[in-house]
This record gives sequence, structure tokens and C-alpha cells, in this order.
Amino acid sequence: MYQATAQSVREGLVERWNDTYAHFHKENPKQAYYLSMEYLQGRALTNAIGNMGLTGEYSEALRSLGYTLEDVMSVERNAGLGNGGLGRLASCFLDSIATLDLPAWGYGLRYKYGLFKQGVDKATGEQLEYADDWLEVGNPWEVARPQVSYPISFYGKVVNGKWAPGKQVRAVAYDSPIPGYKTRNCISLRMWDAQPSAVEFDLAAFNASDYETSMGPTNLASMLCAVLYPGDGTREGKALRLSQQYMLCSASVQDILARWKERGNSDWSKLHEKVAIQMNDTHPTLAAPELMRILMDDEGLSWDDAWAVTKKTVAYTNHTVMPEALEKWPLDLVEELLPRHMEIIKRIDEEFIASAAKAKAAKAAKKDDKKKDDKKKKESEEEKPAMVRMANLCCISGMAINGVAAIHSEIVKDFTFNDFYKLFPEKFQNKTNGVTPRRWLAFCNPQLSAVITKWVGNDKWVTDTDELRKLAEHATNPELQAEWKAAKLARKKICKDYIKKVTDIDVPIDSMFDIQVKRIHEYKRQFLNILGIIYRYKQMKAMTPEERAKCVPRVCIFGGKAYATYTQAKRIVRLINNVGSVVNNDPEIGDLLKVVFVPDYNVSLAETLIPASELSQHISTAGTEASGTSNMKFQMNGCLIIGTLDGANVEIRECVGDDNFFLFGITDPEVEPARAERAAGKFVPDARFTETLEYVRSGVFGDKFEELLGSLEGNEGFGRGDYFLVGKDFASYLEAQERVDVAYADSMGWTESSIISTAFSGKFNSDRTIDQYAKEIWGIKPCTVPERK
Ligand code: CRA
Repeated sequence: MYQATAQSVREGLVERWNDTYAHFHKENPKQAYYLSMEYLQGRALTNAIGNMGLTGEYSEALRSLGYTLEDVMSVERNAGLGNGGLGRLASCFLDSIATLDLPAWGYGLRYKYGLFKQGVDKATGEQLEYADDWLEVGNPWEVARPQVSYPISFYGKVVNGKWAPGKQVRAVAYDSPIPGYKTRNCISLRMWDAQPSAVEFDLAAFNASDYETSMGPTNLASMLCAVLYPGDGTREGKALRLSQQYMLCSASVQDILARWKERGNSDWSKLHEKVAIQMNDTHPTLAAPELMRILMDDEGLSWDDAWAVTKKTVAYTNHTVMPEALEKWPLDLVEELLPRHMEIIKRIDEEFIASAAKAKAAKAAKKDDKKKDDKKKKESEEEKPAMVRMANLCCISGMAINGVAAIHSEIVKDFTFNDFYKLFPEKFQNKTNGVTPRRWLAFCNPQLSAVITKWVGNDKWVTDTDELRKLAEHATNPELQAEWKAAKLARKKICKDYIKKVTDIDVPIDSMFDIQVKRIHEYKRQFLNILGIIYRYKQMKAMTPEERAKCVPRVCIFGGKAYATYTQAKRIVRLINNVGSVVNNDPEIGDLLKVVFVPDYNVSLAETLIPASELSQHISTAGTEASGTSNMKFQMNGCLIIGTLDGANVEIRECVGDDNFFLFGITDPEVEPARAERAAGKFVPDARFTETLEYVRSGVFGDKFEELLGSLEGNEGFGRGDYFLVGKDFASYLEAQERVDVAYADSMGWTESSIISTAFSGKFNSDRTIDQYAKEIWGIKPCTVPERK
């Protein structure tokens, strides 16, 4: 029934899709291309019928056949071709691009296996990983286009200024339709699959039974699209990752230029008037040198002409300031894999250095500055082996460089890329992230949406989220409050049933649902959350039954995957699970505290958890989380946030007001001094912190978690000096949690804050973000597909 439903929906989409392509072709507008190694599309069915405005019709039709839409849609596999926020952002952007009728497309890779499926070992609490064979039963949303295919070359050498490649595969297009909401526009997400190139297949070797030789190209092709982010600990792993990135860039650039020609364009100096390429983080950086190579080596442009137009065509979004995530590749590896590109990169580098030196001389630099710059230059020259730093290449080639939240964009200018900022301040921008209100409110939370539509007076808020503000006028109205609470309760019930089904834990529905879901990472500080829970548990244990009865009951829910080789993150998962086993089975505590780790966090699980949330935790060390996007989804769904002044939290708090945000922790400028204080041995932890660590060490939760606790201490043994400052923020975190408890006890006040949260979430609509990209970076305008006559 799922397959049949999906096929019928697809049929409806294909007409819009073809019309959109034909219309763009006819109008020949400037078009933007979003290049991303990750997309987290989640399920497509509900979204497609919702965007087409056919949810009622499909529910009805399925019911008449003896099915429910909920059951049918839940059969669909999640398309999980990404890690976390960056991948989901790309998917939200596609929804907004289509909804705003913008001429833009997405490009990605069609990985055979998505991000791993996560399980939890019942006995040890450890994370288990399984391959996610998401294509196992086929994907009704994609259309294979074997006629759209490009050669992708690797290795070999440069002969007379041109590349004579050593190996080749073919990139084949698989397209998925992305319908906009209440519009006929339907754009494409084109994902490349790697196929062996027939010319390379050694038939003679095969017939001589030398299968290893003959299957070489086939194996290379299947490796290229096997998984997202293969381990890159070895040189082979690095070569594979870089090859994947190159395949995305080369296939996409070839395709973009072919379309540009197909639409009758021919003046290369005006390419940027028709094409903008957005590089989603540094993974697609090679788009710039690939464009240069094609323009010069295939189209015959001079270096200067090719460079002039490339610089106006590509743009770069930075998503992280964590130094270990700023990609660099060994120069000799790039040289071996992509010899012609390495030549181009070297020349870009040389010309940049020369022009920067000139600019500096012209400024007759202030002496201090010069000293600092000289020192930096020395450091970079001394790096061995030599590296190609992708973000630097992006900053030099890009027409625009943007961060993803206001505070992050400032950090990018002041620290991460300060040298580049000084040279080209005009390139630097901010584009605060957003999320699509269709998937993340209208479709995932029909209960709350119905209440919103009633009180706002219409459903225009589904696109124009500023309309949500109208809710604020009624935030204290008992009638709205009652409906609001009923909607929340309905969602908590659905969530409770889901938790029971997957973990067998019974959670009480009248408790506060407190949720932290995101990748498990030390900087996101799930560790701080669980230590806070441990402290709470310890306190409760010490209370008399009368005192205990006054506690605000909580269900603390965690979800998220730890990267397979990230040991410390995996220990955090184990600690959470072990704490859960003890707390959830403690008869003294009963329903007052539950700790749940819901396995296999993905888009669909988020759609179940977020509508049920009352409190959510966004508690990264200040200055480390570029933006966060789940904070926006929680806010839209009337959830209050406990958080630090980090990423988009800062702007969310500005919107909802400090009364409706539980702020704690040190600020970004206080972080380095706090680290210095620790390093100098001057930090005195709060007694509650020390007690909590001792409590874990006493073995209450089975294992003593020495390696984990040690990371919060000195620099000896396991000690890493608490780099993310869990100890520093612990007291402030506990105090904020006390404020949460007090606030929750006042049910009317809490509901008012919840309504206010939704009411002022309008800014975090990805339509707003995309509108800014379109106007301020891409220079594209809506191109609306007319109704069929
Ligand atoms: N991990 C940031 O850390 C941000 C998203 C989307 C991240 C998040 O704070 O919300 O990007 N960065 O902008 C990233 O992937 C490579 O860097 C993320 O998802």
C-alpha cells in the first residue's frame, strides 16, 4: 500500500516537475545550485502530499481501503544521507527554495548506505552500529537518468598543461522531486551515483579469469558511493573521501555548464549572471578549481578570464569554528589524485599571497599587525607535511562567505578567518539558519497546528510565520491555554507509546518532558546534562518521602549518534544508559525521574519527539555551536529552552524574551580566560560538581567511568583539563534547572511561555533564510510556474 500510494503521489508530482524544468528552461533565469555532501531528507510521503495540499484526500482514500495514512507513511525508510544539522539544513533549504518558486537545485551523492543505524546493547548500554541499507526495498521517489552521465577522472599526470587522467568512473544522475508548498513549482535534488566506465573494463582480463584486474574499475565505482564520510584515518581513506568530494563537484559543475549551454548561453564572461554555486561547508570546495579547469582546459579561457568569472560564481558557507573540523588534505595526496587541480590551487595560492602582500605594503601596515602576521605566516610555512586548507581556498575563491548565526558570523570574522576578513571585509555575511515550518510544525504536529490556525484565524502562518505573533495576544487566555495543553498532551501520549515500544520503558505522561537530541559530542555537553541528572537523583535519594513528593517529576530523554570512532562520545552514551537502568528501576524514585536513551535518532524520530517536548537542552560551551537548528524546531513547537549564549540560542532568546528562556553559563569571551584559569590550577569547582563525580566513582552506575570523569579534571592520566568547561558551568546549570522546576510548577505561566515561544519563532523559518541567500548572495528571483491551461 505504501508503494502504491507513493507511486500515485509521484505521478502527481511529475507533471509539476516537468513543467518547472520546462519553465526554467524557457525563462533562462539566473539559477543557484546548492552543493552538499549531505542531505537528511527523512520521509518524503507526508511531506509531498502535505505540500500539494492533499493530506485530507489521501487519508480519506486510504481509510476507504482499510488503511490509515499514519501506518502507510511509517513504512517508508528514512533517507539519512547526512550526519546532523548541516545535512538537515540542506533539506530544509530545498523545501524553502521550492516554496518560494526560486530557480535553484540541489546536488549531492547517492550513497548506498546512509548514516549507520544505531542500537543499544541491553547488557552494557553501549552503542551498536549497523549498516543502513536504505535502498534495500527501492526508492519510489527517485528517477534514474542514465542518459545524464559524466566522466569523472582521477590520477594520471598533466601533459602540455592538460590532464591525462589515470582512472575514470561515470557519474550517473538520480533525481528526486522536491515540491514546494502550495505552488506548482517542483525542483530537483540530483544525486550522483558512480558507475564503472565501460572503456576501462578489461574484458580480456576477465575472460582470462583475472577478475581482480578486470573488476578494478567496478570496485572503485562502488566504493565511491558506498558510505558517507568513510573513515579517513589512513591514506586510502583520505583518498576515498577526497574522491567523493571531487565526484560531487566535477559531475555537478559539468552538469551546470551543460545546462547553461543548453539554454542558449555562450558568453563565458557572463556565466555569473546565470549561475551561482553555493558550497555547503568546505566539502565541495573543489568546485572552484574544477570550474577553473573546465573553463581553461576545455573551453579555452585564459587564466585571468576564468578566474574573474569563477570568483563571481562560487560562494561558501562556514558551519563550524571547531579547528579539527576545518578540512585540510595532504598536498601530495591532492597532487597524486588530482594533478591538474593541484597546479591550479598552487597558482591561486601564489597569486593570492602576492596580492595580499601588495595590499599590506600599500597599507604600510601598523607595526604590531605586521609582527603578528609574520608569525602566522611562519607557522603555516612550517606545517609538515604541506596541506591544502580547503576553507582558505573557499575564502579566496568565494564571492561571499557566510556564517550561520549572528554570533557565529562574528566569530568567523574576528577569529576563524580574521586575516581574510581584513583583506575582503565586503565578502563576509551572516545568514542565520532556519527550518521549514511545513515539516517541523504543520505536518509533524497537526494537533498544535489546528490550535494555531484557529487562534491566528487562518493558515497563512505555514509560510508567513510572522503571523504566529498573533498568538501572543491570547497567551493568557484560558481557552487557548486549555487547547494548547491538550495538544501537547496528545503529543506526549504518542511519544510515550513510542518510547514504550522501542525501549520498554514506561514514562509518566504528567511529567515534564525534557529532551536533548543531537549528535553526541563533547562540545554539545550531553555530559553536563547527565551529570545534572545524576546530581538530581542523588539529591532525591537523600530526601524524606515527604520532601520527595514535592519534586517536579521529569522524563529526561536523550537521542543521538556518536561517530563510530569517537570513543569519548560513546562513553557518554553508555553512561546515560547505565544511569537510566539504575534510576528507572529505583522503587524509591518511582515516576519522579526517568532517564531514556531513544536509539537511532533520525528525522522521523525528531518528528515524534519534538512535538512532545516541554523543555529542551541546547547547552554547548559558548562559542562552539555555530547555530544549532533543533533549537528552532523545539521553539516552534512551544518548547522552552535551557541554554547557553551560543549559536542561534542568542537570537531565539532575543525573540522570546529573557523571561521565556532559561539562560546559564559563561559567555564566549569568558571561555579562554576560564581555560587559562584551569591550566594555571586556579579553578575551584563547585562542591556539587565534585560530589557528583564522586558519586559516579562510588560505582552506583556499575562501571566507574574513569576515562570519562578524568576528562573533566587536570591534565594527568585521562585528564584533558575539562576543555568544554562542564565544571565551570555546572553550578550555573543547576541553578537554571531550579528555575525550570519552579516555572513548571506554575502551569499557567509555563503554558503562556510555551505559546510565546511559538508566537516568536517566525524568524527561524528557512524561507526567511533562503530569501536572504537569494537576494544577498545568489542574486536570483522567483520564477513561478504558471497553471496549466
Ligand atoms: N554540526 C553546526 O555545528 C549548525 C549546522 C548547520 C553544524 C551546527 O551548529 O546548526 O552545522 N556544523 O549550519 C557542521 O556540520 C561541518 O560543520 C553541524 O551540523
